[in-house]
Parts: sequence; C-alpha cells; structure tokens
Amino acid sequence: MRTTKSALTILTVLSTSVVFACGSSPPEATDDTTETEGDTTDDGDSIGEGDSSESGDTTSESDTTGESDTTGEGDTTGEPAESCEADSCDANATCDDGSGMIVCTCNDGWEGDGQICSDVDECTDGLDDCEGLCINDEGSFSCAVPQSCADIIALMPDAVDGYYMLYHMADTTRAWTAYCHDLAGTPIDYLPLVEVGPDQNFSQYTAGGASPGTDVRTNYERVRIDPMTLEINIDDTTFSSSTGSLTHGDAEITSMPYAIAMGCTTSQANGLANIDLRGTPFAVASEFCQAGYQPLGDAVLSEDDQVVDLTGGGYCGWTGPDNACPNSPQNGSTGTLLSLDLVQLSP
Ligand SMILES: [Ca+2]
Repeated sequence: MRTTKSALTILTVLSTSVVFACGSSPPEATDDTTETEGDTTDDGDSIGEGDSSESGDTTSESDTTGESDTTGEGDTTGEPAESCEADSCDANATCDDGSGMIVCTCNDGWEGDGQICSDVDECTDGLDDCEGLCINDEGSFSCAVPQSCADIIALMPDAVDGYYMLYHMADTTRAWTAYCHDLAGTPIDYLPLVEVGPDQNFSQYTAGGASPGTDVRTNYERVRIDPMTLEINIDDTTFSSSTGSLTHGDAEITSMPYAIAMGCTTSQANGLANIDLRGTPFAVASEFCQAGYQPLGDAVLSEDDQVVDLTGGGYCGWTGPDNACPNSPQNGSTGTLLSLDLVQLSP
C-alpha cells in the first residue's frame, strides 16, 4: 500500500463510483514519533484514525491499551478522509477501502458517482415489473392496482387532478382510464369520453309546445362514474357545457342530465340524446324506457352497445335509462344511474 499522508487524491473516476487514495499510513510515514503498541498491528493501521493523529496519541482502536485512552476516535478530528470511516461517499452509497483506495458505489436503486447518489425512477425508466401502477419511491419502487381515485390519492399523496389508470375489481386485465377530480379534497371519479363531437354524448330538451324557448342541449366531456359499480350518475354536469333556455312549467331549464331525450310537443318525439362510449372499454348495460305524459320515443343501440341514439317526447315526455322513468329529468336531480359494463379487457 502506498499513499500520501493527508492527501486526498482522486485516482480514478468510474461511471458509478469514485476512487480515492486512502488507507493507512505506515507508521514510518507518519509525523508521529511516538511508537506505540497500536502501531504494531496492521489491523490497527487499517482503521487509521488513531495512527494518523497529529496529537501524538497514536492509540488505535486495536490498541490493547485503548480502554484507558480517553481520546479515542476523536484524535482524527480535522484529518481528511483516508478510510471508509471518514469517507465522503453519499449516504446511499457503499464505501469500500479494501484495495487501499476509497471506492464509493451507489446502492441498488440509486445512481450517481458515489459521492452524490440520486434515486432511480424505475417507473419512468421502465425498470419496474409492475402489472398495475408503478409508484416510485426513494431507493425503490412498489406496485399497486388502484380501483378508484380515492386509492390514487392514498397511494400517491402528492397526486394532482388528472388521468389515471384504474383497475376494476383490482384486476389488471380490467384497466380503464379515469379522470380524478378534486384529489386534494373529496376525490370524484369521472369517465373521460373520447367521442365528444357536437352530436355525440349530448342530451337535448327540444323547445316547443308547452315549453317555449330555445332547445336546451348539454354536451358532456366526462361523466361521473362509480368505479366500483360502474354506474354513471346522470345528474352530474361538472364536465359539460350547455346552450339554450326554455320554460318548463314555472322553471327555467338551462341544462339536461346525461342520456335524456325530452320534448313537450304533443305527438312528437322531438327530444334527442346520444351516448357514445367508443374509445373507452365500456358498453351500456341499462335498458331504456319512456316516461311522462303521453310519452313517445325510442332507444337504438349499436350492436356492441357502445352507442345509443335516443329520441323522446310527449306532453311532456322523455326517454332515459330505465330507472329514470318515474322522475322528472329536467330538474337535474333525478338520482338516476346509467349502468355500464367493462367489455374490453386489457391484453
Ligand atoms: Ca426509485
């Protein structure tokens, strides 16, 4: 072993480690002129601090007289790192001085030069083996299968409102994309609709007859969904936009629930609505019905039940999900649910 006392020299820089000159100074190389029993052992030298002391106290940890030495490791105060006991490796690195040089190597899950190690983001780097959600952590990662937006905020307390993959029944083959709203408060799950053209995913109360005004049309971008039961709350208009205004009895109507086609012109089913779940893994499971006074209308489902075109009317009347029939949908508080099935499984 050869080193220069009190000199910290970088000999080699590796991609993941740093090597320093280190190790012990042989007794003859020290300024210490007091030869003691401590110096007579190589083991004591490899520990270092005691031998290299400028204080004149050469008692090392291997010194058999050490118990009476009150100075101990404090003797090395002010000395540069010469062994792993006083190295400059990162807290998340492993120091090795077995070769006579300090070698700092970042621990598994960390990356850097050994002096500074940073967390490896296994999720972003594609290093995880998660089938569900990958959650990065300091020095590690974990996997989860969140079923709801409430699960998202529980797993990732810093999560912000946005799109997240959820797993119905915690089944990784039943994945779907949710929009999580109000994660910092009361998380609410929404199903983002992909088909959002002017004539898609809308409900319309067509003006005329006993309901003067202009057609009230509400277009939906996201619908509120119960991630456990897969039921849509048709009254939630948080992510919708509406046009038109009409008078229904004493009430002014300016928006309509999802999946309701309504009109108030005798003998006409002039109300319109559309459900279009294409682009999502869901299909409609509900039946549809007509209700109101002298109701008319129909519901035409696509073969795969992902698209439904509704007409409705009467004096006044409407078409909607089967359990909406007893209610007056124009007031937006029907309490009605539209049932979906998750029909497209993940590979
Ligand atoms: Ca990590």
